[in-house]
Amino acid sequence: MKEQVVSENKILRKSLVAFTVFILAFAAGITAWKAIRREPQADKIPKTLRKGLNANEAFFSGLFNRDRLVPVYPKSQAAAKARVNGDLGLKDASFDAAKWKLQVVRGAGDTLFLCLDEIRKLPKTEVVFDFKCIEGWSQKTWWGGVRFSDFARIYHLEGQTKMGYVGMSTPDKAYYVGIDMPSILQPQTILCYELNGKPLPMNQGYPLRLIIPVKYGIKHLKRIGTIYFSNDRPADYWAEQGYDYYSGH
Ligand SMILES: Nc1nc2c(c(=O)[nH]1)N[C@H]1C(S)=C(S)[C@@H](COP(=O)(O)O)O[C@H]1N2
Ligand SMILES: [Mo]
Repeated sequence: MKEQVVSENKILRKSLVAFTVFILAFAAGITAWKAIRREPQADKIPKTLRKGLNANEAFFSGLFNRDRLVPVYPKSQAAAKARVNGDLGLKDASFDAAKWKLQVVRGAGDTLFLCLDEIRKLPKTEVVFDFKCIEGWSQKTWWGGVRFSDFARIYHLEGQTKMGYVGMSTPDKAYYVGIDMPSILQPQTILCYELNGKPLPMNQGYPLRLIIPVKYGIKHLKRIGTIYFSNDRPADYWAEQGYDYYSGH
């Protein structure tokens, strides 16, 4: 290699150029970010960011294959004490579990009312999977219930499941989620009434909750009151706070 003599002047000039480029790029970044922050909001976040989330959703839901399974584990690996998180919709002191019925809205003025015993009679499916919360924790947990797809078939909800989305809310309507149809019909999604082989604890959604392993925890609504179907996106508690509507992983 031939050594080159470079003057200090040249080094200084090059450093100045590099530094100026860095400052300009930094200022451009700040300016763009400030502009985004001033934009009109779309579902609680600036339009440009919402567009980004929607593009992610279109990309990932395009990849989504209804039969793609999330990894499962032996029951021996499931946590003996499943972590409890979130109590929105579970605080109504007047809630009477003995009188609870699942309401399935098949259409205007056509609601099916089901008690827990009727749901427990349906074919049972169990799943042990890594439950992931967007707060950053995850835990392997074991759940039992009826596949949503079995439930829909047995109760002849073919017309309803041709729609785009399912909406669910707690009996007091304080917590609610919207789920795209391919994800609700994925074979690991269950209407769940058991945790570790025992009835669900009150704070984990007794009598019935949603377990939907392809989604983050926010979508696993505890204590389902009403289920309905729609082609428009149903209201979703955390999406209204700016979180990703799709929330798959
Ligand atoms: N009714 C209701 N369901 C809910 C919530 C809630 O606040 N209320 N929180 C969600 C969130 S953020 C998570 S991570 C999971 C936690 O379920 P777990 O308490 O069984 O761990 O429940 C979800 N379902
Ligand atoms: Mo969560």
